[in-house]
Amino acid sequence: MFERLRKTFSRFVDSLVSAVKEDALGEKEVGQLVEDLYMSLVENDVAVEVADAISESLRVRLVGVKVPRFGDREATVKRAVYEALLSVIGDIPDVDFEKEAVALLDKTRPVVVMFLGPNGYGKTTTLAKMAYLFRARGLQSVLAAADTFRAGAREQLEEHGKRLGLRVIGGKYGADPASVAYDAIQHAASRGVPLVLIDTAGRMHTDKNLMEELSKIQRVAQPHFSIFVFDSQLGNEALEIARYYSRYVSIDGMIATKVDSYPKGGSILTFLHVFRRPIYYLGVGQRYEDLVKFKKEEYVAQLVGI
Ligand SMILES: Nc1nc2c(ncn2[C@@H]2O[C@H](COP(=O)(O)OP(=O)(O)OP(=O)(O)O)[C@@H](O)[C@H]2O)c(=O)[nH]1
Ligand SMILES: [Mg+2]
Repeated sequence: MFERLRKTFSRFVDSLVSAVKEDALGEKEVGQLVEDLYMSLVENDVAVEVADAISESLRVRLVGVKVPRFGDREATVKRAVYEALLSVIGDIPDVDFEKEAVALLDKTRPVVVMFLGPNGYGKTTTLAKMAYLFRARGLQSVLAAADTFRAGAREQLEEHGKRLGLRVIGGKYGADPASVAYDAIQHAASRGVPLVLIDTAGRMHTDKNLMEELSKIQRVAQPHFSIFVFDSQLGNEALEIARYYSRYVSIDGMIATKVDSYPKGGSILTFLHVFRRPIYYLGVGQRYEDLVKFKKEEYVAQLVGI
């Protein structure tokens, strides 16, 4: 995963190691190399503003780092880069979503999870993966087809429902998605089904009406978790999307999809930096099993090659 970004950091570490003149990293060599890294970050889809923050953190943390002449120079440099990168996203907690949801079930039922995000990024697929994951723990879900906008959306969810043996509650094409979500919650509550997973229509962040509709679904359904699903292929536009979405809805956590088919993965850093919300999972394929937990320490360690 993230081969391109990993190569970028690996090149950066190598150049730092060979640039050390004395026993510490100097301002001049760090400055030049960080500048080169900045360009590669932007080429790898890290948004400009985020690449700025990373560069600043690297500059501050790397200058003066002692690199013993006879010690493992590479390990020392890698550790410093790791710390610098982590500090950019340091205050965002890693959340074990499954554990949190299960803990919440002790207090309230059903637990309601809403999926939202732009068109075609993998909301419906990710929702089905999550239903599969909970079903494996013996926890059933009601699937709410609150995408009443796109032709075929309900059928797509019904297909998943059939395969997973789960009930889908939907409305007619064009029906009010908030009331579909509400009905699904009522249905789950009356039958003691522990989870409701709400699928919503993909929308461009610039479509004001659809964004207001999304906000209404959130007000009516009051989800315990609103999950922003984004495609890891996004580049600089990630920043604008994140800003618009946070204007209309609140976001508790995120899932990055299509990580399997894209070697850059810079948008993960962008969304973490802007939303400052945890990434719960990464989508790594099209099968139900292809959902893996995300841990920011592991992600950064992977980028730096520790
Ligand atoms: N390779 C890969 N493909 C994925 C992943 N997640 C979703 N997809 C594919 O991406 C395409 C779009 O997925 P959907 O789940 O329909 O996306 P959506 O966000 O619900 O789309 P709209 O409802 O139109 O907004 C499908 O072909 C999925 O199989 C992933 O993690 N890896
Ligand atoms: Mg969908």
